[in-house]
Amino acid sequence: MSPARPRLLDPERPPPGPFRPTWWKSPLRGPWLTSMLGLVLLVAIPIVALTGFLSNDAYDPRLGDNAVGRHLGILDFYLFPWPTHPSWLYALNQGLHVGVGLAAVPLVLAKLWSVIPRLFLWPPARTPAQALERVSLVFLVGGIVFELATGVLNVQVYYPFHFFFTDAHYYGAWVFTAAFAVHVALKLPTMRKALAARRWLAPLRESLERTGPEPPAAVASDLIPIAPVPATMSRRALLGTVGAGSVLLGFQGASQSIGGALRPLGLLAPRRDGFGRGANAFQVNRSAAAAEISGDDVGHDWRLELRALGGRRLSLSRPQLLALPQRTHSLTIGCVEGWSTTQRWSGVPLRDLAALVGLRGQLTLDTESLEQNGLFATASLGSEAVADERSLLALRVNGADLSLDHGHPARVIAPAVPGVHCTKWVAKLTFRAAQRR
Ligand SMILES: Nc1nc2c(c(=O)[nH]1)N[C@H]1C(S)=C(S)[C@@H](COP(=O)(O)O)O[C@H]1N2
Ligand SMILES: [Mo]
Repeated sequence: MSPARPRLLDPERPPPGPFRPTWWKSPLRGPWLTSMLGLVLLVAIPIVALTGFLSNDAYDPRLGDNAVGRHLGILDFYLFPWPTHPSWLYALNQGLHVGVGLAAVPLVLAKLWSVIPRLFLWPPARTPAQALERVSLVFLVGGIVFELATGVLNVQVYYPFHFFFTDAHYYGAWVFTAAFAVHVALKLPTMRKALAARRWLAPLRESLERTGPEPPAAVASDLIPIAPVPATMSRRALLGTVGAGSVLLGFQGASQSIGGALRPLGLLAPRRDGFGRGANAFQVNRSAAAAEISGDDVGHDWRLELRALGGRRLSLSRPQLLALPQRTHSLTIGCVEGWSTTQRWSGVPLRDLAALVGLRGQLTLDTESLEQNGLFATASLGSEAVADERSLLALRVNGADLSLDHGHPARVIAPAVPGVHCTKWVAKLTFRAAQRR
């Protein structure tokens, strides 16, 4: 009697169904198609990864409570102080991160479709090296699916999972990026060869009638079906459909990031609509109702608590703040979720407020809002943002008082910081001399 194990992994006897190469019939699958999708992703993925890591830098998670509950580890590097010029820098960064990330969804799905027969390779690995490579694919595929799924849910401000989004998305990005680097290093030569063998874009000119399996003579590959059926669509139609899906999704990101006439066209974008009337008619991520802030909290009794850490304290009413020299600047709120808005804000420069409690020079700022709970109830600004003359405690927007939804009686607004650091319904500002990091 022969032992059962070797028989089970016998390459000549795969289990039935998808483990049999004859099961996969689309003539479109092959190294050219996979490589073409890979080439586009080779451009898109680094943009998403780079802007993601830059966003972490802009957040400055080591400052104050900016880590919002994250457990910082060695992977939370902080490379450079995020600049405050131009004021739309973070909006551009996040617009690219979210827009290109959304556009990548159809591309990734098509790429996974193009290689799915490999999931059922029999035996699963022939050599230890092959086994290692296939394990790296678990992190590559698992990583991108996890990053895209959590990213899309975050854009929708929908958190059905029980882990903390920022933590998970950030460490997931490290896992994915490492696996991506390995994958590119291993596959780049194959990709070039497969594309060059078919003269790069030439297969896009094939009509449906002329669409058949890739010639194995070009690049031998287990992706080429051994029992193909006739094509029902050309490669051009397949890539055109995937590309159209990408453009449609990418446009949702662009519409809410660039705004203006594009904003109403982003039909799937969650932050499309304006909020409020007149001067205050622009979108709101978290309304006063959602934050459980009522008119009573911010009525005549409201006072700003202003302090220098370990030093002077002041308490100012809104009329007192309005009596201070006011400045007006056109500044962009760039939300981490990829939407942005540029408005004309008026209020007191933050550095003037610091001077009132006797502080000058390199300062950081911790802000607390009236919100009782919520991850965004506190935020900190780094010394670059505090020193910038355009950084305001805003009291008015577009010539009118701030509406309750936009942070009445006062909100922080600073150039090029992540939107989440522009705290609304401010209760307390604490300035401190910046420590060298
Ligand atoms: N107190 C408080 N301030 C806040 C928020 C919040 O939830 N609470 N949301 C932040 C976020 S995520 C962004 S992008 C900006 C702009 O949000 P808005 O559209 O809700 O005004 O305000 C920030 N300020
Ligand atoms: Mo945000």
